[in-house]
Amino acid sequence: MLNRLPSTISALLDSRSEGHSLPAGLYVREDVFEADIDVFFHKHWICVGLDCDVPEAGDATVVDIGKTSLILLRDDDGEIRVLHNVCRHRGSRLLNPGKTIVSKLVCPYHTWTYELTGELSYAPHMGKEFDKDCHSLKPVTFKSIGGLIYVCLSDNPPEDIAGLEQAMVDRLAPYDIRNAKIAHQTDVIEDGNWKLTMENNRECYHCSANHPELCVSFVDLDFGFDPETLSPEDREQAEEHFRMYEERTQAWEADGFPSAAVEQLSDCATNFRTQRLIISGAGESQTHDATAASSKLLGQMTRKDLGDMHLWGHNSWNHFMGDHAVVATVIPLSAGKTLVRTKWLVHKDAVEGVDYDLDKLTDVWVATTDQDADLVARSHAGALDPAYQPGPYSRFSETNLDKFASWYIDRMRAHGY
Ligand code: 3BY
Ligand code: FES
Ligand code: FE
Repeated sequence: MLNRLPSTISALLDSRSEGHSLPAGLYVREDVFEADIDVFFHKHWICVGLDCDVPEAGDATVVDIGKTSLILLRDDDGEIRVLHNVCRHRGSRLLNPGKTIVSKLVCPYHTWTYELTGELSYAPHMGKEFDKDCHSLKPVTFKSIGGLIYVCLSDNPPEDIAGLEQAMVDRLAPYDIRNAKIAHQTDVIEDGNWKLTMENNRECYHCSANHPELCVSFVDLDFGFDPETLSPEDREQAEEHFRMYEERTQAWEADGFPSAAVEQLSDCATNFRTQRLIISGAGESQTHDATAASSKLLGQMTRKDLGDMHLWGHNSWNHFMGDHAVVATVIPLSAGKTLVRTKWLVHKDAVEGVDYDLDKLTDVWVATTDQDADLVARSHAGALDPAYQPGPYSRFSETNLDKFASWYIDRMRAHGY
């Protein structure tokens, strides 16, 4: 009888053929999941939340990533802090998952008490010689980029986060995401691997068959055609599409709104792409009729016709529109379970029922997120089937998936796998 040992992770990485989806084991194996958490969620910058998750001093929220638990809070001086949710006495968790309001961080176990800066201020029974200063909560390296909070759990955070920062600071300024209000939030647990979640998000090949609501406003950038086999009419339509993009991009840029594509997708640690995308139809927002859902525009926005400032990273996607923004973060829970946390942002003073209708604001992306969860579950089930074989990506509509899969392999290699 043949006694087959499972391949090593390195052999799985070797067996990937370019232009194809990943070998099944890279999606479904728990040892690969552990490696992914270590490499992509502990050693790279990941998006975990927003400044406006904690709008007031004392607001705190807990974000769990693998075995790591983080406290994101606003201290008494109004500064954002990200701290490890591990007591410096005997390690107890301080806060439970979810949002809360705190004046100090009091450990439930033996009541060691920390200021919102992380400093230990009270530790009974520890004697005169005990040095409280050496037992502050451990801080986490983070950056707020235009109000999006990126953390890196490694001691050597990749420096090329600078590319993302440089691209986004000006782009995000007018939306003032830092001071936005979270009007709605959903947590959807997808029955699939996080890489299938990200791949699904990087193409719109599946949109026409699956996202009737999103398709009202979404104009795909990848036209999805083979220029060699196009009929003259289709060629004309495709050329018209690219001309329209170019003209709109130039017009927006001339008005002072950075719009052209900026990306770091290969030969980099920090993986991102941003571009101002056209919204079709009424052109204002990703709603059921493409008109704005909120009459109070975000931040200092005075125009509804600035399209959709799109940004993705390796665990997030974002759409910033004149009236609202949709911000999603992705956190793997196991090889076959992934949390997709989506937030809908509006101007901080926008009032539900007065300035915006919550259903209109959320309908499209609630539906799209559910539809995507179903697609991801189908892909994952297929990857678990012994009949699965990596399939070819479209050269026209799925180039970004091929880049993502190649980046994934490169980064695993860079970290010794
Ligand atoms: O826009 C997104 O986030 C991707 C691309 C279009 C569909 N999908 C959900
Ligand atoms: Fe926190 Fe003891 S573990 S006070
Ligand atoms: Fe989708």
